[in-house]
Amino acid sequence: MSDHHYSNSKDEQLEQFRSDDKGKKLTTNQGLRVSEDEFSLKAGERGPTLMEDFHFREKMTHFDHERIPERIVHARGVGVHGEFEAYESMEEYTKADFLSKKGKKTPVFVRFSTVQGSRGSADVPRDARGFATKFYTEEGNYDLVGNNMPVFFIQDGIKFPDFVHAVKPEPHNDVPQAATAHDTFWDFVANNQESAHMVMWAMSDRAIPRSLRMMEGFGVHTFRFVNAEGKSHFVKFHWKPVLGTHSVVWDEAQKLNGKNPDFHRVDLYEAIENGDYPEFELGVQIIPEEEEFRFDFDILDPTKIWPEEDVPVKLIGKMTLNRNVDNFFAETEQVAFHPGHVVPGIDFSNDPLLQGRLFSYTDTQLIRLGGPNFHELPINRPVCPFHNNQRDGYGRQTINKGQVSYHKNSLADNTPETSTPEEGGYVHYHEKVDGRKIQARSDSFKDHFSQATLFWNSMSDPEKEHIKQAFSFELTKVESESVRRQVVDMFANVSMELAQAISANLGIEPPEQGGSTVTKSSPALSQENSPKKPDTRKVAVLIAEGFAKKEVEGVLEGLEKADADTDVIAKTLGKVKSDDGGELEVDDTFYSAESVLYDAVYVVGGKNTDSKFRKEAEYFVNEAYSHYKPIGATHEGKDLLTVDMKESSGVVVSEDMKNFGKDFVKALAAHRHWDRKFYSFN
Ligand code: HDD
Repeated sequence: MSDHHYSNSKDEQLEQFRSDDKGKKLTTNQGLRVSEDEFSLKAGERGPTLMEDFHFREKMTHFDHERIPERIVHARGVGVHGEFEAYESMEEYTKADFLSKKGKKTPVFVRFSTVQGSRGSADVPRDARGFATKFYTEEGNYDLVGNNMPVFFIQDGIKFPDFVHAVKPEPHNDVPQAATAHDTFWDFVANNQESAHMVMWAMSDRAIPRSLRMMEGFGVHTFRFVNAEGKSHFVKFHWKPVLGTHSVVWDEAQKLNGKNPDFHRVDLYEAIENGDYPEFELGVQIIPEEEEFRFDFDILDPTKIWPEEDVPVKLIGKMTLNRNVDNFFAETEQVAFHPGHVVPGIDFSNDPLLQGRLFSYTDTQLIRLGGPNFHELPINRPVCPFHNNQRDGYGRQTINKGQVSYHKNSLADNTPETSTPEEGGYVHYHEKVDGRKIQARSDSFKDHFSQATLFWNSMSDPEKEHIKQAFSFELTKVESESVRRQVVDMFANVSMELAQAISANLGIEPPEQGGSTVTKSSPALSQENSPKKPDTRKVAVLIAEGFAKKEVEGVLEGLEKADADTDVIAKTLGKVKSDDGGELEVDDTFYSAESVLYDAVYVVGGKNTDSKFRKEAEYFVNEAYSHYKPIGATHEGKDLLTVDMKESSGVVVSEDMKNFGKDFVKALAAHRHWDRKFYSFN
């Protein structure tokens, strides 16, 4: 027995499949030791390669088959392990065992993703983000397969292929990659007006998160909780990031995609490696079954939210992401999610989008993972026992013993046997359904604009400005004048102010009619109201020879105390000398460090600030300033700021260093300073 301590039952299970090749002998897949791995077997040193070189053929064949089809959507993603802990018993509402006791822990695997881009695309396109969680519960796997936006583009699963065809690169030239800024997407939007609400989210700051650790997650659909007495409540799921919900700006996002296409992936990986474990609280909104028709929208409609001010979010547990994968392909690429993976106590609603998803996910795994046995892959295995009469198929790993693989039987005493509800057998909720078979949309699904306006009304001024700019960017890229016109006219139904701003930027007549009577807003929808902290924020410290060591070290210590991360950036790697003959280790140089990779800049300079440092640092600071980032300046660094800059909000300049550290941390915590007088990029 190994005395190794595994973090949880899933970690322990995965250990059986881990393999470390380090220090081992090279063999074929048959276990034969290999004597030569440089040269294929040839007829003479200068002769042709021989068929009988089985090692060459095996190696090449395996290599030729290394790739599997990427996901049709959500192809680019990053997965991490973690643990969920329940805050209290939810037995009143659900019999789900993993929510049944305060302190109960369940291993999880989370895969975050973008939606449109290919597997090799960049991390910060304007896009929704997938937020898929697999809970390895003692009653089987439960998958909460959500997004970072609480609504969706369409109301019925049958439209998903159309939507995806419209949003993906256009079929004639495979352009653009990971972008909605093209004709077919906007043509779809204008001609499928149920998309209005989701498009507002997709054009908002939510579509360009600062970090995967700083975005919300939503189950989107209405699900059901069912308790032991069989009583059902409707439920919506939320993930709330402890660090708050924050975004970058669009100019920054576009630059990031070039400067570091793996920006989000690396941010997540490093946070976990540094022990800054990302945390998300699980929230639920609950509506009793009797109140299904209480609202001015249909709770089955996936283009609608339940405003948090009307139906409060109850926080019922916390997820901590604390372990990176060992192998990206084996875990992140092969993980298979499905909204239909549920446990007793959690059930579906008749949301037609959810109903469509219940078919699609298993189907896609069959082609993606090559057969029906993907549940046996280590990352997908439940941590509880699983037995049934399913047999065979590509890649089968289980060696099922015995004669019997059918139900009912006598030869194996009719086992594997079914379970009663008391024993944990899943029973579908006994919802009464009575209706004609019909292909139609309920009238209660037809108000596409009220909640789009609710969203608009809930935005702060800078957020509204960003939405106007996003529409303007995207529609400028649309070549069809007709499509541009249709979109502007459509969004006049959401807000005349918005539609007028877009039409002005597009150089077309403002819409003739439109406007909304909705005056309601939901403060919970504005990111400005989410928690703001300096924790894990990255600060670039720009330093030159002869810097004031003692004072700078004081600032760095203060930042560290506030849980911020600092990188010392100078002209060259190695060490930079201070005014008193001391030294500081340099983390990065102007050759590879860019302001877009940081949340804030602290510019110090030094006695020997030369023209090269000055030029590089000025560019760095100007760019950070134009992205509304906190800027700190002391010593020679002060001279790199213009007078206008020094007077702006979020710019902390100090002569005497008295309150500098404290003030800078405060500016850092604020994330961005939108009320800068002196405007630059978007
Ligand atoms: Fe989906 C993947 C989320 C609608 C069909 N979807 C996928 C993933 C996420 C979502 C997070 C990636 C899972 C992973 O990391 O492996 N999808 C959503 C949300 C939706 C949604 C929140 C609306 C509320 N999806 C949706 C519909 C359909 C699909 C309506 C089809 C009827 N989704 C798929 C899929 C994918 C997928 C084609 C591609 C790869 C996969 O399933 O495993 O089956």
